[in-house]
Amino acid sequence: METAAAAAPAEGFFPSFLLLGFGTLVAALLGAAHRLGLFYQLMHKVDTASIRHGGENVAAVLKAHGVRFLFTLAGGHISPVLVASEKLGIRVVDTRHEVTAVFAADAVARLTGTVGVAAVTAGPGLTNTVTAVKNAQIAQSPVLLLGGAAGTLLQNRGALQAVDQMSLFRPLCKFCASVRRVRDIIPTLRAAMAAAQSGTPGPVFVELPIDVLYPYFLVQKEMIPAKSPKGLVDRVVHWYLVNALANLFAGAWEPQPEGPLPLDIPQASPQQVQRCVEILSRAKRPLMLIGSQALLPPTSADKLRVAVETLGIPCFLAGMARGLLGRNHPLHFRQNRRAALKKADVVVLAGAVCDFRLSYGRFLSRSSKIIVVNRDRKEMLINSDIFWKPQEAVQGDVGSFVVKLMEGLRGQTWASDWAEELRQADRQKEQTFREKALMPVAEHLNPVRVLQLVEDILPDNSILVVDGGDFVGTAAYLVQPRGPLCWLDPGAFGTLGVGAGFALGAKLCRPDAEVWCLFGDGAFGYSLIEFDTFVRHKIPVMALIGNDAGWTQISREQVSCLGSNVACGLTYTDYHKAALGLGAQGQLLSRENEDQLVKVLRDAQQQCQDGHPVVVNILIGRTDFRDGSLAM
Ligand SMILES: Cc1ncc(C[n+]2csc(CCOP(=O)(O)OP(=O)(O)O)c2C)c(N)n1
Ligand SMILES: [Mg+2]
Repeated sequence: METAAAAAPAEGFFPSFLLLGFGTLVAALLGAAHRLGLFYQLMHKVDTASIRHGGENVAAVLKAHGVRFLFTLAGGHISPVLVASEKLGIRVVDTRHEVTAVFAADAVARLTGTVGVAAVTAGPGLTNTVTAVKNAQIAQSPVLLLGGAAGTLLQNRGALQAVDQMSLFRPLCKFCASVRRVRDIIPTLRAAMAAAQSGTPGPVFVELPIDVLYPYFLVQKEMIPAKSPKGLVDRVVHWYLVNALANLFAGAWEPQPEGPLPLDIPQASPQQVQRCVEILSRAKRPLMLIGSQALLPPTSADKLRVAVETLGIPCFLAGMARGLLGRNHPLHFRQNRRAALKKADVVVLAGAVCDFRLSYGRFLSRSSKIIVVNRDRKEMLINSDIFWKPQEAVQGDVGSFVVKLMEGLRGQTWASDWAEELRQADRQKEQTFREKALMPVAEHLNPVRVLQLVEDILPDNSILVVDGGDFVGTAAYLVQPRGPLCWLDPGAFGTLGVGAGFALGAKLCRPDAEVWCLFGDGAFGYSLIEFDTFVRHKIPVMALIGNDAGWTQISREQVSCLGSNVACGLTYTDYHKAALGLGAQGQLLSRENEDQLVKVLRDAQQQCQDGHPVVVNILIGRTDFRDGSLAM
C-alpha cells in the first residue's frame, strides 16, 4: 500500500511538470516572436511609401569611412550599391573580371592604409574573386568584399546564381556576415570595416541578399503573392511572408551612426621594448629585415623611414617595405641576405616571416639573437619549434615598435666595418649584373640590359607593379622603387595576374604618379583585357612586357628536372597590337629597333603622360640567369 509520504512527490510532480512544460512553451513562443521580429516591429515601423533602398545605407557607410573608389563588375543583385555609391560621389570603376576588382581594392588598401572595397554579384561574380581574396589574406591587406546574394527567403531554394557563399569565404576572410534586414546593413558594415584593419589586417566579406538592397515596393512585388490566400496553409504562408517583409524593412531608415569604429591594434609592452633595447645595445653587427607589416598605419612611412635611418641598423626590405629608404640608401642592402644573416649578432625580424622566404627559418643562425615582431602570433612564431628560436617575440604593431626601439637606442652605434662588409656583396652582385647585361643572347634583347635601362630612366614619382616570373624576378634585383609605397607585388601567395588590378588601384590613389607595370608575357595574359578598362576609365598606366614566349620560370626547372617543356611554351604574341585593338597605345621593342630602346620607352612614357594607357611589348631572349625569386 502506498503511504502518504510516498504519494506526496507524485502530487507535486504533475504541477511542476506542467509548469515546466508551460514555461518551455512560452520561452519557445517568445523566442520565435523575437526571431520573427515581432517585438522589434512594435516600436519600429515600416515606411511602406519610401522609395529608399539598402544600397543607400551601404554607400553611406562607405562614404563615412572615406572610401573613394568602389571596384566592381555589374550584376542586378548589386545595382543599388553601385547607383547609390555613384550618387554619393564614390568613383565606381567597373573592370572586365571580378578578380581585377578585388586586386584593385587590395592595391588601394596597401597604398592608402585604409580599406579597399569591391562589390560583385552573387554566385559566379563572387567565385571569380576567390584568388584575389586569398591573395589579400596572405598579404594581410584590408579589403572589404561586398557580394550580392539570393533573397533572404530564397536561399537554398534554387535561386539564380546561388551558392553557399558564406562557406566559400569563411576560410578566406577574418569577418564574414550575411545581412538579413535592412537595419543591419550599417552596423554590419562598420564592424566589417573595423575587423579588416584591426589585429592582423585582412579581407572581410559581407553578403547582401537582393531583398535588403532594393526598395520596399519592388521587394513587396517579388515577395508577396498578388492573389489573396485561401485555406489555412495558404493563410499561414501569407502571414509569414508579410511578416518577413515587414521585419526586413522595420526601422530601415532610422538614423544610425555610420562612421568608423575604433580599431584594435596590438602594441608591444614597454617591458618588451626595453628588453629588445637592451639586447640591441650590446650588439655589434645588428641586421634588420623589414617586411610589409611595417608599413601599416598608424605609423606613417615617413616616420618609419626616419626611425630606421636614426637607428642606423643595416636593413633588407621586402614586400611593401621595398622602397622605404629610397634609391641607393647606405643602410639598404639587397644582395646575399643569407650570408648577412649568418654574420649578424642580432637580427630584428620587423614584420619579416620565417616561411619559405627565409627558408622556414633555416637562414637564421643559431648564434644570432633574434628579435621578432609581428601583429600575428602564429605567423610570428612559425617554424620556431624546429628551425629557429627567438630571443624576444613581440606581438604588436611593427612600425610603432621600430619607432620605440629608435627612441630607446638614441646615440647607439654599431661596429664601424659592418655596413661596409655588407656593401661588398652588393657591389659584387652589381658587377655580375653589369657583366650579364653585356652578354650576347642568341635572339631578341638581353633582359638584363633592358631592365638596367628601365632602372636608369624610371622617374622619381613612379609606382612599380610587378607580375610575372623570371623577368620580374630579375627586375626585383635591378629596378629600385623610388620611395616608400612605390612597389606592388602579389606577396607570399605568388599569384600571377595581379598586374592590371594593382595598376588600376595605384593610378587611382596616386593620379600624379607614373605607374610602370613590369609583366612576364605569361602573366600579361591575365591583364590584357583590362586595357579596355583603362581606356574607358582614362587610367594611363604603362605596361612593359618581357616577352620571352614562355612561362620561363617554370620551363627552366621543368626542362632540366623532367626533360620536357610541355605546357610551358607561348609564342611571341603581338601584345602591342592587341592593346591597339583595345583602344590603348602599343609599341614593339625588338632587335630591329634596339638602338632606339631608350627612345621607345621615353615615347611610351610621353604617351602615358598624355593620358593613354600604353603597352610596350619587349621581345627578350631566353637566358639562364636564374634570378627568378621575387620573394625576399
Ligand atoms: C595564378 C598562377 N598560375 C600559375 C603560377 C605558376 N607560375 C609561377 S611563375 C610562372 C611563369 C610566369 O611566366 P611569365 O609571366 O611569362 O614570366 P617569365 O618567367 O617567363 O619571365 C608560372 C606559370 C602562379 N604563380 N600563379
Ligand atoms: Mg615569359
